[in-house]
Amino acid sequence: MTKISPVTEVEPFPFEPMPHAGMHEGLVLKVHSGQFIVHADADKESRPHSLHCTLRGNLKKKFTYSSSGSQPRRVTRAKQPRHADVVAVGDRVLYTTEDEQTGVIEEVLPRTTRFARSAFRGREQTLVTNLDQLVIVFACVEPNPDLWRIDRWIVAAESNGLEPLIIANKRDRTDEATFQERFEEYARIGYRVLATSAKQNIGITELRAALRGRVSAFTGPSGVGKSSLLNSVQPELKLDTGEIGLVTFKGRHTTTVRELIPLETGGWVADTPGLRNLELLAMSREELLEGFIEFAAALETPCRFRNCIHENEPGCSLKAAVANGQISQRRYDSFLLLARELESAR
Ligand SMILES: Nc1nc2c(ncn2[C@@H]2O[C@H](COP(=O)(O)OP(=O)(O)OP(=O)(O)O)[C@@H](O)[C@H]2O)c(=O)[nH]1
Ligand SMILES: [Mg+2]
Ligand SMILES: [Zn+2]
Repeated sequence: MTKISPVTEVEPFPFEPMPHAGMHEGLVLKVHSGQFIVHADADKESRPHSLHCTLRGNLKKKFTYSSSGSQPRRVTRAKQPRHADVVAVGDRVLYTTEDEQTGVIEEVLPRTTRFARSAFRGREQTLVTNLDQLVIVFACVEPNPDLWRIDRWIVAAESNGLEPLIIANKRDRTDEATFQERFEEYARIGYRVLATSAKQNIGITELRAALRGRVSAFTGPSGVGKSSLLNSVQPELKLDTGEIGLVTFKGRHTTTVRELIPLETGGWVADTPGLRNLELLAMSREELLEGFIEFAAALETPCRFRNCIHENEPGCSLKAAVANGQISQRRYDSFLLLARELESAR
């Protein structure tokens, strides 16, 4: 008796994107109004080079594939994604070529990490994907660092599984005491804080070493010197940098596109436009706690109430750690502020 295979609820989809002989793998370096610059991996026939690509129309929807091993992969579901960027800088893609300089992206390979922000009304914007580390750049002065904003960027890194590296740039404009006062809190927690000056070449060798062989993105407010630092790391980049208004210390957003740049020492780095504020993606209070890494030790002792939200409950381990100085009051306040902001945005 022949066994009849069970009827699946799967709607057959008119097309089945599958890797075939004509497909190549590459890395998306730049996204600009529907056009993509893709870096072609070197293979037997070609040396590494870049192509201008468009996106296969059907990729604008998000597909779910059947996981059956014996069957060819088949689309089981297609839906409009919540964020418009199906392809982002850092994505590994499969593409077909039209000629030596142009191609079509046929498939986006699964992302290992995604650094994104919720721009407004829950609409997410993917900034860079597949990163190993997030280089969080602030300036010692001009503009003065806002610790509450540094905390946000750290949460964004931690919640995406990215290792943060904190840069205190424009070290030439401040003395040791001011630098320490502004950044030592992060070193105490256990983060690597690197003092740099793009102007006077301070910390550039260390920065170059930290970027070697890894995929990193430079992020932070405008005018802090992200592009200037990258120019110091690799002078022939000649990225545009902007003079900042002396009165306001507000940057003019000199960098406008996100772009992955190959490093001579191996690895890739993305320069990104400054963000006035980084809007965090929706997350629960529990998830937010993981973005404050020094809280974990205090929470090893459970709070008296299992559902403690660490605000006003008696017997709260987190508050006890604040009271005895193990956790800084400022970091605790910062956590509460972010928790309330995330909860009111729901
Ligand atoms: N004194 C001093 N000035 C610096 C340093 N690094 C950058 N600058 C200046 O700060 C200004 C802003 O630098 P950019 O590199 O354009 O800053 P950015 O972070 O890339 O800014 P956006 O692209 O707008 O996000 C420029 O006038 C730089 O010359 C530094 O280490 N010391
Ligand atoms: Mg810039
Ligand atoms: Zn508690």
